[in-house]
Amino acid sequence: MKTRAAVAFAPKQPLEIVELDLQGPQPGEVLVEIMATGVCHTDAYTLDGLDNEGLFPSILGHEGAGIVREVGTGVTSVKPGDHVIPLYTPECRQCKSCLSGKTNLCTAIRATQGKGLMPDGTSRFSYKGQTIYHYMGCSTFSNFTVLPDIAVAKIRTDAPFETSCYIGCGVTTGVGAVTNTANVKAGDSVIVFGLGGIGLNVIQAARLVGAGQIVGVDINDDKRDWGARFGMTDFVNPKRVDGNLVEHLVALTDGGADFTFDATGNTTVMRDALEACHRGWGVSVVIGVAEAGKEISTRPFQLVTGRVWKGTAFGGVKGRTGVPKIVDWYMNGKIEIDPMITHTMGLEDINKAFDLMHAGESIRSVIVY
Ligand code: NAD
Ligand code: AHE
Ligand code: ZN
Repeated sequence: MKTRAAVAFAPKQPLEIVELDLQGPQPGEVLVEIMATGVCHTDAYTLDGLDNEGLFPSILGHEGAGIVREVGTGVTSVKPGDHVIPLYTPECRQCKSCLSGKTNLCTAIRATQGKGLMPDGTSRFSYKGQTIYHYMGCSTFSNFTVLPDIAVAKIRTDAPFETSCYIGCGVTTGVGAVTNTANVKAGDSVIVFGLGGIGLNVIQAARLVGAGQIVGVDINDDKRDWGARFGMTDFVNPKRVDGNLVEHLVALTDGGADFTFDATGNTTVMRDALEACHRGWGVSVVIGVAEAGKEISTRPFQLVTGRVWKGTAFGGVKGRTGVPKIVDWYMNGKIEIDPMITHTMGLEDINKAFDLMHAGESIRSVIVY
């Protein structure tokens, strides 16, 4: 069949809207009509050539929602007509990681996914006979895409596509980082670095679990109102701090925060986040994805004195099990999504979504097909 898609033909080049050839679902796979997709900073990072695993030409996008249109042989978990959210972190329920009860990082298809291919080692997308790679196993910047059945979460049919697509990455990552990875409790203090599409979800989850002080840190003053809207109690713009930022934050939180989160992808910020944790027990969670070649560092003394450095992918959430629950949280009003979707547009305008993100003017842009 044919599908309309935004193709990343080369790094740092605008996406091009073209009509591609798409092979139908093979055994164990499903064809999904993507109805809406968010644009995450990770898409921009890959398009900018900063991802170790970045491949070109490829179809980016990993924050979608859509409808199953066809299933390959052997698929029993979903059927045509089901509403689904594609999962870049699948859940096979059989691999060592899935069975461990310790992680959401399913390994069933990770090797081929990182090579831009389906589990049989081939791509379903081509353009004029040339292979186009999949991205994060999702490729939601195509109107139709093919995924393994273990990489789709079935969701309720009354959830709007143009808002619930955000649960495919940003919402789940930010909320899960707080509720799963960090396990923040009522009364805990929290510092969130980077109040974008992920960081604001960290803030709203911190509010949800009853955190006490919730400090937001961003170099963009416009984010003060955004953070306050979702539960932030204090705002710090590092550019306006006289002296050392970490010392300022430690003083503001009476010795350091119980939990800090990096949602910037900047390795210097990651260090500040770790060092702004409370001595003896503070936990710092790395969410941000740093560009290829970057490394984090700190004085080992920071860890010797009881701070813990950890990270999270997709908020530690097992997708097929956890995503439908987060959709329920949204539909029941426990978490907010709608106000964070600042822009919606057609696929033909997708490059504007990247411009808005880089200009700091959007929280989330959503492409509606
Ligand atoms: P975004 O562009 O919407 O937000 C980033 C925010 O960080 C902006 O508000 C920006 O002003 C702020 N910022 C930039 N530099 C800063 C600095 N030095 N100090 C303080 N604030 C600073 O991006 P996003 O979509 O929210 O993504 C954030 C990061 O999370 C990216 O690195 C992305 O790749 C990563 N991410 C990780 C996961 C995961 O599973 N671990 C999932 C989604 C996104
Ligand atoms: N491919 C990169 C790393 C990119 C990365 O860390 N991705 C996150 C999700 S970001 C979503 O916006 C993730 O899930 N990582 C776990 C995994 O298995 O990819 C690299 O450095 O090679
Ligand atoms: Zn993402």
